[in-house]
Amino acid sequence: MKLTRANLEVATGQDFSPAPVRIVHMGLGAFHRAHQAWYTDEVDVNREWGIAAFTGRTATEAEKLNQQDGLFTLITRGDTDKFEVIQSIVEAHDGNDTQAFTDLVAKPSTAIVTLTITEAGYGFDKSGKVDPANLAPAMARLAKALIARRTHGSAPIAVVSCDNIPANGELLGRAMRAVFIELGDEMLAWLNANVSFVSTSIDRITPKITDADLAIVASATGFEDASPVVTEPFSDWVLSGDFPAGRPAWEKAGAKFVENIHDFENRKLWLLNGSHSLLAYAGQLRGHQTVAQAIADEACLGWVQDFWTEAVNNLPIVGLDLDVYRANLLARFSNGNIAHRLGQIAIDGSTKLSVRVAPIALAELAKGNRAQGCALAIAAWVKFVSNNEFTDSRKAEVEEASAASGDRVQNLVSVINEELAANSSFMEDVKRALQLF
Ligand code: CS2
Repeated sequence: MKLTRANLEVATGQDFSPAPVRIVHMGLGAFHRAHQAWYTDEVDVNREWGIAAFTGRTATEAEKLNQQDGLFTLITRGDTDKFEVIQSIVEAHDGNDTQAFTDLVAKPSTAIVTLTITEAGYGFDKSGKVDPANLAPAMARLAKALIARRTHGSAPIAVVSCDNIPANGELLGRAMRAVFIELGDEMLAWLNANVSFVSTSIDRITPKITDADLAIVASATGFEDASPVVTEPFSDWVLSGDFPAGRPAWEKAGAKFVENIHDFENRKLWLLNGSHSLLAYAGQLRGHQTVAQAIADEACLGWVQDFWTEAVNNLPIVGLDLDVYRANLLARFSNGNIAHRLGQIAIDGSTKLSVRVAPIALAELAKGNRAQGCALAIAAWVKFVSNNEFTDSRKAEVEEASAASGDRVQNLVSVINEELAANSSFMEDVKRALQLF
């Protein structure tokens, strides 16, 4: 039987009618579905918070989901598989349908816009700013939609960035202000008074699904699902900021609302994402394909531990349970039932390393320490992009740096961070680490 609301009603005798749209999402990928859609589904018992989700580049995912009335199966993969049907997404749209996006964001009933558009999707330059005259597509769409919301006189709204960037809400707010400032004082004043930019730290490992997963869902649930999502049992969501038009009670599913998100962000971004990127390049250079394979390799494990020691040196000792966090990460990375491909994590390395690894190295160097763990992570990326096919939204910049005259390794490191590239002892450590691969 196909997975649809009508078929589920017949099979279960329960009501599966969709909630009204109150959340609009940009970036309908697996992570959004395993994370924000799952949190919303968990807590929205009265069905008040439907999500209208827009895809990133292609319409395929929207087409698949719409054929299932937005429903999909979430496979939570620990020692065994757990299956649940998530019903919080009630409409899926092609991301290129800017009219539909604008109309939905402008509607008075819409209370929240969430984003998972990847680090590179914001088009931030090295200082975390955007060029208002040359906005990344998602930023241009959001600005246009917020302008329409003002024209419609709709009430204040929350915009929630859910990407792995430090101070993501603050940076997004700064980007939108840079656009609105060009439109005049009144527009800027409207933005400041009516749009709350919420910062978040998000966490749930969500690998790509395989054809085998489609068959597993069909045989376990009896429903044919063209687009299930696989995820790990762990999940975390820390948020900081106001929701002027209300929100689902996400805290009931474990989300934490905090005043100061900075340390939580760094803990997640540095320890999890930083070591993920290290494993993505070093692991692939050593012939591994998944995180679980790479972390089982003593050499990779040692490099991750060295890198974590440098990260932890720059996190507060109190309040973050860093030893427990590290132990949990090792267990999560070692989950052999989750095939988290290193190739998936390796995408967009130039942007990712600049926020996951460079800040730790700079903090260590500022303390007068060496940052050999970070140097190794960056060296692994240098080696990888030098000898392998790679996918990066800044690929042209990476290739230009590699072909430019002068010190090739230093040129490549400067794509990630110019200050690190100019530090001779750091560059020595990068070059030494290159010999390891
Ligand atoms: C990964 C993240 O692909 C990547 O860059 O590091 O997607 C990571 O799996 C998530 O942030 C986990 O919460």
